[in-house]
Amino acid sequence: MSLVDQLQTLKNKAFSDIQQAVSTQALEEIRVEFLGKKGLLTEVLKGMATLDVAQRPLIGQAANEIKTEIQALYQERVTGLQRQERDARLREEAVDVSLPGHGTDLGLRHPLNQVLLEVTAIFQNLGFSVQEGPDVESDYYNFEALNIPKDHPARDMHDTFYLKNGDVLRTHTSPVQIRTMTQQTPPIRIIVPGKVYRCDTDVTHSPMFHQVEGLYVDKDVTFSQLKGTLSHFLKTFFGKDKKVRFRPSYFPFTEPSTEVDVECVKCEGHGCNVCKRSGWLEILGAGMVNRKVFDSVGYDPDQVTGFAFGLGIERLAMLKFGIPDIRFFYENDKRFLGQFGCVPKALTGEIK
Ligand code: FA5
Repeated sequence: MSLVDQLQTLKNKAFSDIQQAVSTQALEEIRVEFLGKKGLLTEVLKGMATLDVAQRPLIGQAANEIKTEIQALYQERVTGLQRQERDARLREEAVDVSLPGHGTDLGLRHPLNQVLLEVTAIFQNLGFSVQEGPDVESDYYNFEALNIPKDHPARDMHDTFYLKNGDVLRTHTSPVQIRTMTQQTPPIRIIVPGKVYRCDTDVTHSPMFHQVEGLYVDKDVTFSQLKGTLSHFLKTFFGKDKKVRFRPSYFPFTEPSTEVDVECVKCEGHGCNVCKRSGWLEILGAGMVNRKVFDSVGYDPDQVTGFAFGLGIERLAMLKFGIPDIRFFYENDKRFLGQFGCVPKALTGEIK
């Protein structure tokens, strides 16, 4: 077969293949097969070496024309197939906007953290600043310096977790009073939020719970300032309607001492299993700093006075949200936690 015929056959074959190609990928393979560096056209043109010199330009020109025609057809088909492929992809990926969406769960603050933030904000607005202390505490800071020597009956009230080296998991946040007073001089006005530990568990007691300690030491601090501060806090936190009572009590590190109770969440004062039939839930202990505590931190008890208090955060949260069992806080059941979606007042700027 002459070279001209070979070129014609090649062109016909290329045209028919290009027209039948069903994808851009198949089309690309055809282009390489016919027009690529080692393709069929190059192969045919190798035969030019055997031709007369006069014939060569004619064949060369014919080959170029065929090449241009194949390229033009290729280009036309590529454009068409690309459009078809894009349309098919769009059809496949189409989104039915009328279908119901998958909701995203929003993270919420744990109710205990909401209460902790709110309590902290109320006291910060009264000029108290936040201090922290360690969870593992020495016997000295947790007991001795707070006027609870070894064999003092008050140690039994604390159901302490002891470590092998004699240290304890702090049973209250009061040791931070000592740590702060030994490092600073009056006036001191601090609150101490943190975890505390006691070997105790039932509907209102947990082996790990949270307290917020408060301490105000200066010249001439009085018991009526203590009452005024705590009453302001309780009214801001619970609103004016919740019944609250101050009851005389005893703590080795305060003298005189008081405990504050709030009307029970569950029975509203009638008596039930949550309040042990008393109608009240105890939420905090407080009192005037004992002179012996000032002695142990090196302050002169004739020069300064002060008040201190310790709040139970879980009890506050139970009262605020009407939760009858303290253990709900630690089970991390999303059905329980999901009910506390409110933004703490401390974050909305509502607490002034
Ligand atoms: C104290 O822990 C004292 N340190 C408080 C104090 C500080 C008094 C400063 C005077 C001056 P009490 O053991 O009563 O006191 O605990 C304080 C509060 O913690 C209680 O009113 C109660 O709200 C909470 N609380 C006590 N034990 C538990 C417990 N096991 N689970 C949950 N809350 C508890």
